[in-house]
Amino acid sequence: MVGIIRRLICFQSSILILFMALSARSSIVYGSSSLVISEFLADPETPLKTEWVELKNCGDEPIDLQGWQLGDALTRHLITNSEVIVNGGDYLVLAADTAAFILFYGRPNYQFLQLSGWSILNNDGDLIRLEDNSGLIIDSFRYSYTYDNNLTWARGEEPGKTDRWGRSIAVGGTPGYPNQVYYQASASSIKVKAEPNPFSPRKDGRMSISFSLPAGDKAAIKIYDLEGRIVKSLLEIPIAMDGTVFWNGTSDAGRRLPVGIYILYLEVYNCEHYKQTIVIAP
Ligand SMILES: [Ca+2]
Ligand SMILES: [Ca+2]
Repeated sequence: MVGIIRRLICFQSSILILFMALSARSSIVYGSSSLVISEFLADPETPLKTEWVELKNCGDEPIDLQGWQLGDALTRHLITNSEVIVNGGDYLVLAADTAAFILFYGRPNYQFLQLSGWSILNNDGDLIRLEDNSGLIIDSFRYSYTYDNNLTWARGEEPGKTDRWGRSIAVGGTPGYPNQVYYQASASSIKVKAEPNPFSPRKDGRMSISFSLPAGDKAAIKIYDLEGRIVKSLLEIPIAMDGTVFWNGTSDAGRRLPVGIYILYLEVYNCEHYKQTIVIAP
C-alpha cells in the first residue's frame, strides 16, 4: 500500500487527503470509559513475529478489564476472565504471542498480556475494537494500510492531538510507553515553525522544527550552509507526515557548526519545497 501511496503525486493530494481523512479517522468513543486503543502493530516483519495492541487509561480512575474483549472487524476475543486493573495514566500491552514479543522488545516492565485467542489484524486495512464487559464498544480505530519496517500506528498524546493518529517515529513503536508520532500529512502547503531562531546551542540546547506537510511522496528536512552544502540531514521519510524534529546545531558528522546563517530546507518530493534562514548564535 505504501508503494501505491508513493506513486500518488502532488496534484492528487486533495484526493489523498480526503482518502486519509476517511480511512484514518480518529476513533469514536462510544462508551464513557477513559481506556483507549493507543498504538498497535498489525504488520510485524521479521525479526518481530507478533501483532500487538497497546491500551492506555487516559483518566485518573483505575479500570478493571475483566470480561473485556478485543477484536477486529469480524471477530473478537476475551482479554481476561480475571481481574486486571489498569491504573490512571498506565498502559497495557496485549500481544498475540508474548514469547515473540519478548524476543524483540525484551521483558516488559509494564502490564502485558497474551490473549487466548487473537483476531488477526489485516495488513491492508481492518478495524480494531475494544469492548467492555457488557459488549459496549469503548473505542475503535479503522485503518486502510500499514507501515513498513515495524513502524506502528500510534495515537497522539500531546494536548490537542489525542484524536490524531499517525506513524511511530521509532521502529517497533513504543509499547508500554508514551507515543512519539509523525501524523498524517494535513496541510495544503508546507508550514514550518522553527524556534528559537536565532538559537544558541549553548543556551537553548536545541531548535525545535515543527512541520505540517501536504500529502505526497517522500519528504526530507535538511540544513544547508551558505555555500550550498548539506551540513545536516534531519529527516527523511517515505511519505509526507506532520511532526517535530529537533536540531542541536551539530553537523551530520556530529561536529558543532560555527555561529552564522544557515538555510532550513524542507521538501515533499515531486510536490513542493520550502526554504528559511536560520541562525546559530553564540
Ligand atoms: Ca497482520
Ligand atoms: Ca506507546
